[in-house]
Amino acid sequence: MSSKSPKAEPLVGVIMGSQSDWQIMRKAAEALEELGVAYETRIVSAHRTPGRLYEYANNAQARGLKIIIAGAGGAAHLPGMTASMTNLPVIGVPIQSKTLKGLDSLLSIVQMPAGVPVATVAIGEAGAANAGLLAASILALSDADVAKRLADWRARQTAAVGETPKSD
Ligand code: RP5
Repeated sequence: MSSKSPKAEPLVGVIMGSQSDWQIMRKAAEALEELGVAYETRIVSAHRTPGRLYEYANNAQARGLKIIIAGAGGAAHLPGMTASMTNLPVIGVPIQSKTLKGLDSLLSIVQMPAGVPVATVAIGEAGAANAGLLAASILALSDADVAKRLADWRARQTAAVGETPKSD
């Protein structure tokens, strides 16, 4: 488990289908870290470790998690299968695949039939970072400290945008 404070119980579960997804999914973890949101990270493959997926998704809410961020690539079942077994909000991150550049992942995750929602973000690093920010935004609805840190972070981002381009 990773979290900003080792004592804090994780509120966000960051799961991914493979070790190879970590290079992308670390952007979600970094966003949560920056905003002081406690999280955990796990490799949970829908097709290679279905038992682990079943156990993780079914126990997530009882363990105190509030949101799950799930990243997967290719035929990306992980976010949808996770959402099928929990009422927690699930944010799906399409991992950029080598063959189809993540379009396969995006379509696999975003096209959930009505009834089992997955909040799908952009392909790759931007999506993973936004998944972390989105999870913080959801938590900020009921956590004033996270809300303050998020507002400060957004203000710093705005302040960092110059008005005119610098020459090379
Ligand atoms: C998916 O297959 C994973 O989410 C990963 O994006 C993709 C490739 O996995 P590896 O073959 O690199 O383990 O399940």
